[in-house]
Amino acid sequence: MEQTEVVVPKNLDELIAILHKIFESDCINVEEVQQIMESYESNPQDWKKFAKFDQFRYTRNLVDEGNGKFNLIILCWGEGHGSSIHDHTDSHCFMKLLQGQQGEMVQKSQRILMENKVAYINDSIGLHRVENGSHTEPAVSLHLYSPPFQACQTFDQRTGHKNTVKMTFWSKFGERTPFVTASQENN
Ligand code: 2CO
Ligand code: FE2
Repeated sequence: MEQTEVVVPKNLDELIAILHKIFESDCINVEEVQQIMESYESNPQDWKKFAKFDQFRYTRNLVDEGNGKFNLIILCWGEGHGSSIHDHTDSHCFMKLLQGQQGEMVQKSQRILMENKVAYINDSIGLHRVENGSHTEPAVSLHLYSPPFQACQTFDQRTGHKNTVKMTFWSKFGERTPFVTASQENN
């Protein structure tokens, strides 16, 4: 494999700048994206302005639109909050844990993601559900979706019933999105 120069982003802005460069190409190198996201050492000072929690549901907070190539989103998971089972509408998903510990279930496998680690998933790997397994600590994760998507499918575990759900943002660029209530949030 071609050796790429290793650049370590010192903060979230630098990470975003590097991601913009990487995504100028139409061909995505999954390992490269994973590696660069992992090499950013989470610093709450960088991302606290995006990290807005809701009492009842996890929130999706848009950080950057990646020149139309990707969406970078900070998800805030209160104690015990989780998603439903869902797909990613054929997008790549990179998920980095910024704070806390998180459980991810993909079909019949389960894994615990530790701080700063990056997990990758796409629809051919499987449907999944993510939850903050902690009932005492919140969790914050950084998600990169490429290409960005506006809706996904959720599935009822018992009946298999499928629903199309619109993706919404609790905040955009640090500002609360008007007229979106938690109950309308995705998943
Ligand atoms: N895909 C879900 C969302 O964007 C979060 S689960 O991890 O990918 O709301
Ligand atoms: Fe997901």
